[in-house]
Amino acid sequence: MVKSPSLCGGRHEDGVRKVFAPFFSCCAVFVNIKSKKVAQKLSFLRNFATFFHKKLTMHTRGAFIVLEGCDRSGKSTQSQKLVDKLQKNGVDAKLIKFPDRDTECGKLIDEYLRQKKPLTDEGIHLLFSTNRWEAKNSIEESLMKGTTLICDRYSYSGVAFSVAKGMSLQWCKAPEEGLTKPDLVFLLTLPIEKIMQRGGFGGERYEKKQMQQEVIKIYELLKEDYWLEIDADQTQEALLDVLYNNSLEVIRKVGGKPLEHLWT
Ligand code: Z5A
Ligand code: MG
Repeated sequence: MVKSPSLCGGRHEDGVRKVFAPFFSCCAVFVNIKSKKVAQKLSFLRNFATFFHKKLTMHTRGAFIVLEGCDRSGKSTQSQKLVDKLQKNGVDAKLIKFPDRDTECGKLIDEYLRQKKPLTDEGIHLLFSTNRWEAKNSIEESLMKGTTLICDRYSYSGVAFSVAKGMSLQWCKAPEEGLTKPDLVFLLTLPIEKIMQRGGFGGERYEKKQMQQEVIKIYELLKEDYWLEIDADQTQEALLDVLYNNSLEVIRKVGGKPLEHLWT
């Protein structure tokens, strides 16, 4: 704040004061106005610089995008195509999938699914979950480095398949709590008759009509506002367009948004 210039004591000084006081008052007001303007300009410049500094140094993370759906709905086909298309268009994108059958725990899951190894329902449920916990750090590191992850099945498969076998929803969700929450989940839907007509259905443990119908019902229970349900009964190219456009939108939006976790 600019203070008025001070004049002190005496007659002569009184006269001076009478003459100069209005002048100094005007100066003071003028300086005040000027300095306010200068201060405003300086603060504007400061805000401007801070905004751009933040923009330049702000960490833009990758998006975590999951494909879910029943057996044979085309998740693996589309996940790969989506990653390829994103990469071709300059997006740093990577494919991951669950179960990851290459880890120690994934090898046990693989044997179980190929009906080579018996396990309790609780045991296999926890193995599937552990398989995701094994990947949690690398998922978050990739996202924070700016890599978008396209993930073929995630916790929702874990819950849907176990609950479809008759296990409690609450029990099945518990081990997933704290895992990285996706920014977007595509739920690919396909009528059961179409599922059964698609190549390779029936070879593994869960590939049975009744099981798949139950799984569809559980997915309905799990849906949240960051899910997008998509009719998978269309050509691979048409489906890819829908997935690609929606993925780009989310990738643009995540920016500096912090990572969230299930199921909080
Ligand atoms: N599971 C679990 O219980 N708990 C968990 O936590 C997790 C999984 C993560 C194995 O999973 C099982 O594990 C699975 C759930 C359970 N059991 N079931 N059922 P997986 O992911 O390894 O399963 P998969 O062998 O890859 O099958 P899939 O994922 O269900 O299929 P898909 O990936 O959805 O479909 P696809 O392989 O891309 O395509 C299937 C066929 O359809 C193939 O011949 C394609 O050429 C064809 N196709 C694809 N798109 C189209 C279109 N648009 N039109 C016509 N034909 C198409
Ligand atoms: Mg698959």
